[in-house]
Amino acid sequence: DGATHLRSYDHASATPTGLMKLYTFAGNTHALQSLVIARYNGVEIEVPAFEMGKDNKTEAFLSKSPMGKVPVLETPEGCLCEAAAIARYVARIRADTNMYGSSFFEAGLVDQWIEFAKNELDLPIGMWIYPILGFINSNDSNTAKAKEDVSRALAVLNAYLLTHTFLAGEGITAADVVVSCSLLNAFKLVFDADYIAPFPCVKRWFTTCVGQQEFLDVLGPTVMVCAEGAAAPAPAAAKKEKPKKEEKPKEEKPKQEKKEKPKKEEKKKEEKKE
Ligand SMILES: N[C@@H](CCC(=O)N[C@@H](CS)C(=O)NCC(=O)O)C(=O)O
Repeated sequence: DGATHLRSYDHASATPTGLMKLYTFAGNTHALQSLVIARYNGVEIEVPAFEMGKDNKTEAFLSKSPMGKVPVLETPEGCLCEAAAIARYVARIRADTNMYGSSFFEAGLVDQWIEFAKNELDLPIGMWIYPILGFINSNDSNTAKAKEDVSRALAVLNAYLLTHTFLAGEGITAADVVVSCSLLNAFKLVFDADYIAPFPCVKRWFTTCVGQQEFLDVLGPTVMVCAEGAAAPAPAAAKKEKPKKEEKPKEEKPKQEKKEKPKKEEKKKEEKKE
């Protein structure tokens, strides 16, 4: 049956021996997701020191990642680019942990939610929080649109979680890891009590995920803005400037330890939408 096929595929193709390396800047949630999955699967992944703007420009790095982008996973069999592909690969390394679901259908659900994170959450969340992190200038109408788009996606997630504890099957899978990592910085920075109130199931599920030992081992404790007594980070951190995108240096100094660089291609997409 489907489940048997999935399992034999996993065992035949995976279980790489030797150390793997993940190239990324610190705090990149699209890399952290794979480290959390690796923790569930008992896979050791080294994260070498890496400086954006310098190390991603070298010939040696471009031979691993021709687009010059992170994250990149170096495996004994070669390199893998694209964050979602890396997450799926690390999830499939072991079948007995069910990180890719315990049936053919659950594997489909894992894929569905990974795509959901990539296509419905990452762009609007980036538009909302990148001005706060200082990666892009703030723009009120973009922020308003981003909040609306995030709300629409959270409503879908909330409705699903009303009748499900986790995103695919009865336990945590790569889907829960990837979607919660996509929401991580938003919960830390902008999902205050008022904003998250209509989505209690999302809050319950996220709190459960980030409280798991495997998440804690990689992410440390997650302090949510909606938690009682937590003060919202001052939105004043956002710069209100006339856009000068072309003149901005490509790599910016981190404002916070956990940072993400804006995705230029996504910014363009957003502009086209308007
Ligand atoms: N589609 C890629 C996008 C990766 C990406 O945009 N990485 C950014 C950092 S978040 C990057 O490496 N930018 C460097 C550059 O564009 O020069 C993925 O999902 O992994």
